[in-house]
Amino acid sequence: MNAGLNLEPYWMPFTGNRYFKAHPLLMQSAEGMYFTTTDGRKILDGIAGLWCCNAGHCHPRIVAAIQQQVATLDYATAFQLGHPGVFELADRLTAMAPGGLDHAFFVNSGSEAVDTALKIAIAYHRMRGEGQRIRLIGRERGYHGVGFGGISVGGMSPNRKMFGAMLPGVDHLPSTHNLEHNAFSRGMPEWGAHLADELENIVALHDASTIAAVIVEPVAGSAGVLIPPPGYLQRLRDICDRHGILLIFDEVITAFGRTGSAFGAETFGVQPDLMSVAKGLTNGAVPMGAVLVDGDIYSAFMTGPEQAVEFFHGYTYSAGHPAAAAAGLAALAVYEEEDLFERAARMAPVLEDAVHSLRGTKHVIDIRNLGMMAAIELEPRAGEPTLRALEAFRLCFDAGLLVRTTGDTLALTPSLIINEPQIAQIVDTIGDALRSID
Ligand code: PXG
Ligand code: PLP
Repeated sequence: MNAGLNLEPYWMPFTGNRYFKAHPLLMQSAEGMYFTTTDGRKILDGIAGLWCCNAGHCHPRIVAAIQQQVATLDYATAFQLGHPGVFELADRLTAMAPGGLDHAFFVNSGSEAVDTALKIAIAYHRMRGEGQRIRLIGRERGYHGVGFGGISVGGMSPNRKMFGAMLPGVDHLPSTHNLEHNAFSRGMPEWGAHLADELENIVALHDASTIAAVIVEPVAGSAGVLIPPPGYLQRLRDICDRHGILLIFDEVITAFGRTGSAFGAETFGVQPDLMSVAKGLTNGAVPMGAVLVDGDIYSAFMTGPEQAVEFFHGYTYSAGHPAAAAAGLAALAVYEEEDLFERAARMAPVLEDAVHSLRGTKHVIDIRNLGMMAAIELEPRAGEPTLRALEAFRLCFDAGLLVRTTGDTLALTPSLIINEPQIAQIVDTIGDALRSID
């Protein structure tokens, strides 16, 4: 229980602090698909922690690898030094990665991965004598973490508006999310590939010679599972190629099986020049992110004197902290041995049928899904946006289910180990909650 626990000093992230502290929800332990709360309730985790525990919670192999690592080598700097685990992880990760993404730069989070990828893009052009390519193009409703780079290219207004001018030279593509054309699509929505052509207009406005990179999530996760129309990502790729612009896929959510294969790039058949990953990289067990980098980009940096630093960037733990590297190696091994990406592809139609069975339920104005991600969008309550979804969230939790809300959308992103009865339980619980709220 929580008696005696002082909740006040902790300033909680992305949380209504006063409401939470009056109505706390505290987790004590977790295993597989379930959390146990401090008051002993078992909660089915419908969101894999926060899109990160793809192999389920407290996987014994990952736990053991971390325990062993911290007792052997707790820390070694990655600046001019190393340890074997991080080299092994880079080797393993780049072997999985699509196409020429054959180098990995490690960081501690998705936000750091994004800021690192943006810095690599700008610096790459400069290394090649195109230092005027400094503009970055993001997308409306995009989420790229909370660093100044990430919020600048990001397109979620509440995450931006408190924080001043941000990076200069940023522009945004339109979002492809459109209920009028695409409501209740199963998998990829038909309408919207032409919106990629807006990139040509942005290029015309600023001139290609000033643009370093375009960054998008293959599926926008945080804004509510916004799925690309067929051909859209390829059109972005083609326009970038035409103008010498780098294409960055932010796969912090979509990597490691979420879309039914190892990476969104693979699912959609489009090759980025840089890719940010995090979350599932360690199954959420230790913070870690990475930027996967095309070999030509890496090579462009490997020019000056051999002993000179090539890229003036790095975090104290970005070396690939030994515990994170151990967790990453174990997580990738588990994904492979348990065939979890294959399993995600196999279960995706089950999740699809289940969530679409909620069509017609009170308040539901859209349902969308791809791989092991789905969203149920609710009609916002007049004058009280987001409150209906928050009420649904609380009711689901009281009924033993954790979902995620963003705006008036409920997001489902279960671990890839989820089974059919658990999927049915999720949908039944959400249906009951929606029917009982105004
Ligand atoms: N890029 C993408 C695409 C993400 O989804 C980040 C970057 C930032 O990662 P870190 O590790 O710095 O948080 C993310 C993170 C939600 C939610 O409610 C999603 C994220 C973070 C917080 C909430 O869906 N994604
Ligand atoms: N601030 C100060 C004063 C520091 O010394 C450092 C790192 O040495 C940082 C910030 C950055 O911390 P990190 O490398 O963990 O991102």
